[in-house]
Amino acid sequence: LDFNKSPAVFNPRISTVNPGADWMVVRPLQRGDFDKGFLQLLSQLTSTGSITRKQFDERFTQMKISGGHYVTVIEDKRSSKIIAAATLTVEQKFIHNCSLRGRLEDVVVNDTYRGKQLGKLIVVTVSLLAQELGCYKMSLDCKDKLIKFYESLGYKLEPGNSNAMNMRF
Ligand code: 16G
Repeated sequence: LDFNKSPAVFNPRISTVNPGADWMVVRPLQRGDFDKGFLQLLSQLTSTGSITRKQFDERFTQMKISGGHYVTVIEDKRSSKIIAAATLTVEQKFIHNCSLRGRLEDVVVNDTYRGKQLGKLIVVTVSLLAQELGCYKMSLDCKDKLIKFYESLGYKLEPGNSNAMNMRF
């Protein structure tokens, strides 16, 4: 991935070759991440319920089989803990010449690791991945206080065109 394609400003500069500190790794989710605090991390974003290893394993398999799920994590190799996560889901479309649409989902950074640009790093990573995979756009829902953060990474509000609406069940 070419980090120069993103308007995000990293300080100091990072690239795929030099992705930041040597104590961490950005990679796809693995089955073993059940034991590395992945679900505990997600619970900092919203309710996860009490997911058993079997449930986790089955969902992991289903995501693999169905494709289009790029659950991405950052691991702190010193503690073998997952400290940040973000998911790209890819929808197949007929519009835009049978194009793909990416959605940025479930972005979370462990609250004790704030201020290390990890959120920026993982969001830019999955956003560039969406571009590489041929998505014509990448969309997200977020709280008002995060709008500035996502704007700094190249996301734009589209007034009149992209109101988030939910039907909760
Ligand atoms: C935020 C997340 C979304 C997540 C939702 C969970 C981002 C960019 N957005 O909107 O992906 O699924 O929160 O909240 O990470 P909920 O439990 O209220 O649906």
